[in-house]
Amino acid sequence: MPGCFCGSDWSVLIPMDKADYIIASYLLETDGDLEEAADALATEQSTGTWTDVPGEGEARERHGARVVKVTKQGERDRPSLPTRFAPQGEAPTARTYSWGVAEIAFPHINFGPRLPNLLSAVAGNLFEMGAFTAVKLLDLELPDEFLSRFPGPRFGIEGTRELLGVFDRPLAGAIVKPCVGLGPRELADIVYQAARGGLDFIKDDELLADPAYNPLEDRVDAVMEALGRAEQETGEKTMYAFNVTDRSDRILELHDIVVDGGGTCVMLNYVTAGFGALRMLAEHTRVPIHAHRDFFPAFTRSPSLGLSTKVFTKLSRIAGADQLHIGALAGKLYETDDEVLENVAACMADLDGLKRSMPVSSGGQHAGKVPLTWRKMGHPDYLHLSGGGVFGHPDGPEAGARSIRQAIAATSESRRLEDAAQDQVELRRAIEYFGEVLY
Ligand code: CAP
Repeated sequence: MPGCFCGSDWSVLIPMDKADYIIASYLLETDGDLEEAADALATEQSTGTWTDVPGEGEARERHGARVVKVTKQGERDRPSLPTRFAPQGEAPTARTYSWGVAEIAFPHINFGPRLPNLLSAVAGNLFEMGAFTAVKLLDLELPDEFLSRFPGPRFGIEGTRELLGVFDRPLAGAIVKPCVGLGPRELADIVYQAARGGLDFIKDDELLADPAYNPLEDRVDAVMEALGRAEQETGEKTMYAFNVTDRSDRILELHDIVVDGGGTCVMLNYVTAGFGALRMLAEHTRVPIHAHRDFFPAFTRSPSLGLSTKVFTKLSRIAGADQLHIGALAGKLYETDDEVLENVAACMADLDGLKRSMPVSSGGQHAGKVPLTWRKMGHPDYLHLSGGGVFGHPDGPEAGARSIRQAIAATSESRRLEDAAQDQVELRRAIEYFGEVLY
């Protein structure tokens, strides 16, 4: 096994310029030496394999991934993941499993500005290496030279706000519920009611795309007609995200159906569709892309395996997501507040001038969650999405939508929702029905 490059002086560690590398940080656990394990990971994921092969030595100078730092953090007496070399559940043995964080530099010349190929390098075969009893990609540091080859969001926060003409408060949005089963007319009818209640944004559920019982083309016609009517009555716009997730070769066709039918936003389940599909859509789209992340927890939820959500969030912003799901503060999902706020930071942080993606707070949201979410976010640049919290309101979608707008208005005036609810029946009914206001 080649020697370890651990240290901190870049000129000693890597043969090329720092800008030529992507730095990947991993949680790593092994029953062997942690630095050797990190080195094996770097070798396997770039030039080498389990044994020397002719020509590898020459390739390594320019193409080899390098370990730049290993920080041991502790030891365990059992492996975190099962492996044929140490089946999980075996009685504690004399063996110990060291774990810590390894930073590895990958030359981006190996894959170029292509996210599927980047992922094969930094998050590919390494997960199946039997010697690692925990391996999770925690973060990616991407140099400006690499970032500059990506489009990033075309609209982002500012573009989304401009299309709606709303600048000074969180956007109020909803996910159509029931998720599936409604035909175009029935769906458009409840969308109309929710839009009349003052929503800025409504979206398809991730489970609805272009099924035979509710074809996208018919849904676009019905929904856009309903939103036009609502706008004439309220004087306010409502953006609608139509789900164009499909086989890669149909996504652009579905986008065109939406835009030609007057649609104002497209949605992609980007984890099932893939980062390549998201980027393709971003380079083609004429409207904002709403990026839904279902399927991601299969990769993110285990502390011992997979990728952090922050990595997913960062890559989808780079690929061009204008609005990006970040989980929910005090919602129904598994992520801690700290993890949700890291996702928010990945949407908003400075990334070589790429536009910011609008963070989308979603999962178990209703009017009573508005004050806490706004306080913890620390700014109004996000989209507050409720499914059950609007369409499950006891007095219907219009009342559900109004309750969200009332909660946003009260919070912006620093009023307690219980006080505002004294003379705002929709908010009062939401608080009574959903049962809690969180500050
Ligand atoms: C929310 C939702 C969203 C999740 C996923 C659902 O519905 O429509 O898909 O919030 O969010 O089906 O669960 P409710 P994320 O508002 O009724 O909870 O992508 O941020 O994980």
